[in-house]
Amino acid sequence: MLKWCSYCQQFQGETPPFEDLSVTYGLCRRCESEHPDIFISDVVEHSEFLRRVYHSLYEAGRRNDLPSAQQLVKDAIAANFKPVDILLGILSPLLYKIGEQWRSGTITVAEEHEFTAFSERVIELIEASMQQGRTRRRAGVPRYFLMNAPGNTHTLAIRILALWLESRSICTPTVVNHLDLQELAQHVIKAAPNALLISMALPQQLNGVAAISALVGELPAGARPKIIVGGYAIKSGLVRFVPGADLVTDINLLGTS
Ligand code: B12
Ligand SMILES: [Zn+2]
Repeated sequence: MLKWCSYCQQFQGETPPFEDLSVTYGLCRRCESEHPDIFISDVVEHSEFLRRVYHSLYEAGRRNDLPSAQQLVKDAIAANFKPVDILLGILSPLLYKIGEQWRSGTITVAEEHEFTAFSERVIELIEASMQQGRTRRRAGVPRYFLMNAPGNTHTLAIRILALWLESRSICTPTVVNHLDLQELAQHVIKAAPNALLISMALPQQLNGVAAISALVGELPAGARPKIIVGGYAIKSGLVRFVPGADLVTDINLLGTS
C-alpha cells in the first residue's frame, strides 16, 4: 500500500502488502506530534485535498484532459507535494486501478491505452517541474544502469524510477536498451556501473532476466555490477527468485546499501 501523510502531503513510501497499490492516509510522525487531534478541521481539509487530487487526476485521465492535469500538478506542488511523489503516490495507484479495470473488463483496451498515453504526458509535466528545481549532480554518487527486462514494453515504470532516483539524489541512472547481450556486456565493462537495475513486469520475462544475470556473473570480478530486479512481477510475488540477483519490492531500499 502507498502511505501518504494527509497533513503535510509528504509521500511516506510503500508498506506491505506491496502488490496492493491502494492509497492509505494517515499522519507522519512529525505531524502526529504536532497535531494530536486528527479530527480538527484543517487536518481533515488537507486530507480531502489529497483525495481530491487523486480523483480529479483519474477523471482528467479518463477524459484525456491535459490542461486539467497541468492545473492539478500546479495546485499539488503549491500545496507542498513533491513533484515525484505525484508520480509514485498518485499516478502509480491510478495505473494500478486502470490495470484492474482492464483485467475485469470494466474498461476497454483502447481506454487503457489512452490512460497510458495520458500518463506519459503527466510524467513529462513532472519532469519539467523537476528540471526547474534541479541542482547540480552530486559527485561520487553511485552509477546505476537501468533497463527493462527483454521483451518488457512497460516503459512508464523505468521513467518514474529514474526520476525518483534523481529526486532522492541517489543517482541519475543511465537508461540502457541492449537487445544484444554481448553489446550489453561490452557497455557494462566500459562504463563499470555499480548496479544494473532491471524492471520486470511479467513472470514470462524471467528467462531474459536470468540470461542477463548469468552474463554479468561471468564478467571479470572488478567489472561485475550488482543485479537488482524489481517491477510488477517482483512486487506481486509472481517471481520470488532470480539466480545471481537481488529482488527489491520497495524502492526505498535502493541507495541504502
Ligand atoms: C500501462 C500498462 C501496460 C501498457 C504499458 C505502456 C507503457 N508505455 O508503459 C501496455 C498496454 C503496453 C501493456 C502491455 C501488456 N500488459 Co500491462 N499493464 C499496464 C498497467 C496498467 C500499468 C503499468 C505501470 O506503468 N504501472 C506504474 C508503475 C510505476 O508501476 P510498476 O510497474 O509496478 O513499477 C513500480 C515498482 O514495481 C518499481 N519498479 C519497477 N521496475 C523496477 C525495477 C527495479 C530494479 C526496482 C528496484 C523497482 C522497480 O518502481 C515503480 C514505482 O514504484 C499494469 C497494471 C499494474 N498493476 O501495474 C498492467 C499489467 C502490468 N499488464 C499486464 C499484462 C497482462 C500486459 C500484457 C501481457 C497484455 C496483453 N495481453 O498484451 C502486455 C505485455 C507487454 C509486455 N510484453 O511487456 C498485467 C500483468 C499481470 C500478470 N499476472 O503478469 C497487469 C498487472 C494488468 C493486470 N491487472 O492484469 N501494459
Ligand atoms: Zn506529515
